[in-house]
Amino acid sequence: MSYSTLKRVSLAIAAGMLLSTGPGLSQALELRSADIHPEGYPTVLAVQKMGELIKERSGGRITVKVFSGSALGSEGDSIEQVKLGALSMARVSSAAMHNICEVTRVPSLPFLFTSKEHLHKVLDSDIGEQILKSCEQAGFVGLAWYDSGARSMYSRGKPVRSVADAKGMKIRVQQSDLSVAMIEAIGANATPMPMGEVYTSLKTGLIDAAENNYPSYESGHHYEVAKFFSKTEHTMTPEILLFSKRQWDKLPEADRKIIQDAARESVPYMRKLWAEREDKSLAIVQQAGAQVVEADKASFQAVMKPVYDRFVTTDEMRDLVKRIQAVK
Ligand code: GTR
Repeated sequence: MSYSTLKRVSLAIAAGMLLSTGPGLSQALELRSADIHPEGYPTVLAVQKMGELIKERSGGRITVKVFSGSALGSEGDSIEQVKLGALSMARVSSAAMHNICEVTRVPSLPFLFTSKEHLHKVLDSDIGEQILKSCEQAGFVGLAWYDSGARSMYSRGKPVRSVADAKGMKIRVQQSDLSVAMIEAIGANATPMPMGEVYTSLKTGLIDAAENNYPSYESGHHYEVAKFFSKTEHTMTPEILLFSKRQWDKLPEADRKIIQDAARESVPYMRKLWAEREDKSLAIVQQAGAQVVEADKASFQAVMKPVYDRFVTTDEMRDLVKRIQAVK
């Protein structure tokens, strides 16, 4: 653990981890949740909404405080804190869990989902449930999936319309071996780094391109420094809401139910906000001069077989992929 993470963890503990005193039924409980996105972003609003439901249903006893805008560090930092039980929850991209619980790689596989409806059907089914559950062994209770749209490439200099355009480019990816492999499959050089470093890296030319959805491209101001957004839509990696297994195990059953139900119920709210935000972000970036171009998706899809071969490694994962492909 880095020194800064250690400092954040001890701060979180010092700030009062009410759970550690052992929750009696009447005891107040504040659940702290981290998000790298700023106030007003759909993921932040959804967890705040969940907090309102929890407060109401617990008669004001349980509250949720969201630390937005990376206040508690990068996604990797907050995942560590959740694992240790210093933090109750973190809303992260499921890509941040790829190297921690490998089954979460499945919904990030390139071109696996054919539409948003397909994605929703899968995440809302026993398949989504199974993947959420898969993180328990690693110390995380998966409470819910949130939307994150499709990820596409955006670049400086020239658009990435096809695999040929991407050749040799330095492209930032999330810190996941699968994300690295997708970029290598198209003949580009992958540079994994936290999202907080992308703007400066694009600006200074440390990287030529990155990939994300419209809302992150917009809220991170990446469109100011990488004005070509090419609709490769190569993956639909969803967001995941994690709860600390350490804290969960200490909670009475009735409180777990309040929390789990509220998380589920925040999902339709989040999806509505997400759809609105995608449109709004697209309008903002276009107005600012970003060029949104169509991409030859087939050229990207054609080179992804090695990624499946390398990352779909267990019978469970093979079965999940088959079941997902069979959902219509
Ligand atoms: C966003 C996601 C973030 C973060 C980011 C990234 O779409 O919402 O949680 O993972 O991508 O690329 O780092």
